[in-house]
Amino acid sequence: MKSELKRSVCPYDCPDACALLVEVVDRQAVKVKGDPEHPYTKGTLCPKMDHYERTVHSPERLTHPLLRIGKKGAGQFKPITWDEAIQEIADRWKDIISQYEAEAILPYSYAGTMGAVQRNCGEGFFYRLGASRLARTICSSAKGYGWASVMGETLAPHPDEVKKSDFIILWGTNALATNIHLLHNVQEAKKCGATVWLVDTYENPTAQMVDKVVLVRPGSDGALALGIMHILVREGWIDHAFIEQHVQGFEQFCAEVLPDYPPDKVSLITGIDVSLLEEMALQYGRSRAPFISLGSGLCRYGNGAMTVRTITCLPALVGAWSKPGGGLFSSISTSKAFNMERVTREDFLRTPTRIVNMNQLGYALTELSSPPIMGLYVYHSNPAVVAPDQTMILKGLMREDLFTVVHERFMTDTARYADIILPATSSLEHADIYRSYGHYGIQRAAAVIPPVGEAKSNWEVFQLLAQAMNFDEPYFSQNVDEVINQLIDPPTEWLKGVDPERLQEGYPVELSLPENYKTTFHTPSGKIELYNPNEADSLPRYFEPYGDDAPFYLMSAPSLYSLNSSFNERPDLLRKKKAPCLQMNSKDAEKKNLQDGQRVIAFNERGQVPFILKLTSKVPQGVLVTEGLFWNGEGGVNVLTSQRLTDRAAGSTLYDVKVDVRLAKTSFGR
Ligand SMILES: Nc1nc2c(c(=O)[nH]1)N[C@H]1C(S)=C(S)[C@@H](COP(=O)(O)OP(=O)(O)OC[C@H]3O[C@@H](n4cnc5c(=O)[nH]c(N)nc54)[C@H](O)[C@@H]3O)O[C@H]1N2
Ligand SMILES: Nc1nc2c(c(=O)[nH]1)N[C@H]1C(S)=C(S)[C@@H](COP(=O)(O)OP(=O)(O)OC[C@H]3O[C@@H](n4cnc5c(=O)[nH]c(N)nc54)[C@H](O)[C@@H]3O)O[C@H]1N2
Ligand SMILES: [Mo]
Repeated sequence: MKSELKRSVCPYDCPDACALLVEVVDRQAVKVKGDPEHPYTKGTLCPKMDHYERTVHSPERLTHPLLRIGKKGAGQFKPITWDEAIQEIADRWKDIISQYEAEAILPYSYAGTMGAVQRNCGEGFFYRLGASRLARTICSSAKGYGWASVMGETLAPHPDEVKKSDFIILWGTNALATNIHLLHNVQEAKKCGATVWLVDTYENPTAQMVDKVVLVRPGSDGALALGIMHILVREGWIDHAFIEQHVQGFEQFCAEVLPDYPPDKVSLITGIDVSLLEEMALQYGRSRAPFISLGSGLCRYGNGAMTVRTITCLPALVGAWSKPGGGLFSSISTSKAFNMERVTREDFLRTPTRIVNMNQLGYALTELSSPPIMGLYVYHSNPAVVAPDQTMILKGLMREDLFTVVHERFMTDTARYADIILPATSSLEHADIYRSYGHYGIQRAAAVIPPVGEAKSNWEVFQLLAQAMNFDEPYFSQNVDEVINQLIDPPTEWLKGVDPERLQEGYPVELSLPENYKTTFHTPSGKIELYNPNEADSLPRYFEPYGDDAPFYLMSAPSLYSLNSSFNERPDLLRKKKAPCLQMNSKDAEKKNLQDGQRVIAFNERGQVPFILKLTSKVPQGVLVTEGLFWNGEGGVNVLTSQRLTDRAAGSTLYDVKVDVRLAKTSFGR
């Protein structure tokens, strides 16, 4: 049988957006490799994508539209045709709109695919419908806000910068699991003599690759950054010339903020010894080109935006931006590279409709009124597992009067509660164009195999729904390639340097950065804004996260073997990911009279969740860690997390949660 090698892109929500080479035999993907021609990912893949063909051709794939025949949540369905499914959805929606209004319908989506078209094409449809709008802020909106309040729209450093750094801080990131190609660059820097530190709430798996680990009390990194800056200024380890030219508000910051954060006080807040604070400041202040790679975990707290804002001030003090290899990496935003408004079609919104925060789906489904949510349409997201306060979400999804449609590749926990399930294509079965939030590459991908079963892409389903709802805008009758073309033609400023033919042919191409971009600050003042007059707090300060009335902070960190709740369909990865474990410091276990391997319950005011206890010295006292999200999660970790939002940008506070632990009395009976 003839074998062909075709180009594609990893569609998952990961900064690396790897280029793929897919071996196709007889319309099936038989092997997936990394593409060595990608300037950044260079052909290496993570353990999940290494066998992506097993996800694409998994026996668990949904292949037909399904109609619920059992009780809500029981998982009993019968196959129906696409015509029947679309007709039923349109009829039910028309009923809801006439009885309530279109705002009684809520779309719910996030990042099952990162492709610019398939990810965002539902927005135009729901604007046109007049449905409630969704604030898509579960991941890192507070991080974006914190960065922007100091740096505005300044471009993020190219990830290759890190290779030239002599002191790298991996700050709240488990790069081994979530950003492996950055870690490759870190290793190159290490070979040239760079020192690498990790600042985290536990010795996460990346700790094995660094020179020193600083364990910080959850949610207190803002105080840590202020303490370091206090010492930098006290010792004069700052770059006066840089500050003079590029920084706004340094004098005020020194006079009004820093005196409040002497090392002994910061030590009490963060749990870090004064000697280690001094050492960290010395390293940071005396290095030639310090580089910080900032993860998103620390933004998911009640003080998350302020934490990120505060840390973002650090490189300004030492002038790191002006040194090759220096700076701070938060996230790359190349959103202006594509004409996104051509896909999201905000112009279809006739009057501004209500906005529902995706972190508060539980409230939305159970408490929201005028109108209540009567129709829920979920696509490329699995809120029953990934969103906070799961008990409330499941209560909402159980409502007999809620009409739920889920467009999915697999029978996820959310799909189980659907009235109608629509089978979705995987990224190998549909076309799209991709950007990345970890590098400056972009890439277009055609479908490399036909759809599995009767699966349809997000774009195709919205076209069918538009037809059934009698929307006659020409937008909805385009094919996917026409939509992709509109994103890149006419070319944006970013795209002007890109060879359109190479892009068209599916090669990875890199957007070029303007000269001196690292010292060109796109803020209202043109300077780095330690002092930001547009903020209620015009200078950074520290305030405490929410916490809960319970003794242990709970980190639900990512697993190496899944991505949020994706990849649970893969037995090969599940064997490695194992069951939900709770890592606890041995001294805490001793006090609680608990032993390694025991079945325990973590609980707080929102609910309780069973785990297998794992004792370790990698987790400090007062902190608990569980890695990865699992399916069949009635009682998954998000039972314990809260719908509270961040200080700015309405983000999730998934790590700002405390629990207590006790021995499980009976078996789990999951
Ligand atoms: N406790 C805790 N909770 C967390 C996190 C945490 O660290 N701790 N992480 C949070 C973060 S950072 C994020 S970003 C969110 C992520 O939340 P989600 O974006 O919901 O992520 P996934 O769990 O990957 O679910 C995506 C689903 O989309 C489906 N899918 C994939 N491609 C397509 C497609 O083309 N079309 C359709 N219709 N479906 C598709 C997949 O099968 C999968 O079930 O989770 C958050 N939840
Ligand atoms: N294998 C794998 N890869 C993934 C994902 C996955 O689930 N698995 N998820 C993807 C997604 S959606 C995202 S957003 C990115 C996330 O990637 P990053 O933003 O780089 O963050 P993570 O690697 O998730 O690591 C978060 C770390 O923050 C730490 N942390 C929690 N609270 C604090 C705190 O208060 N202070 C400090 N200093 N550290 C803290 C946690 O212990 C954890 O080690 O990764 C993506 N890639
Ligand atoms: Mo995320």
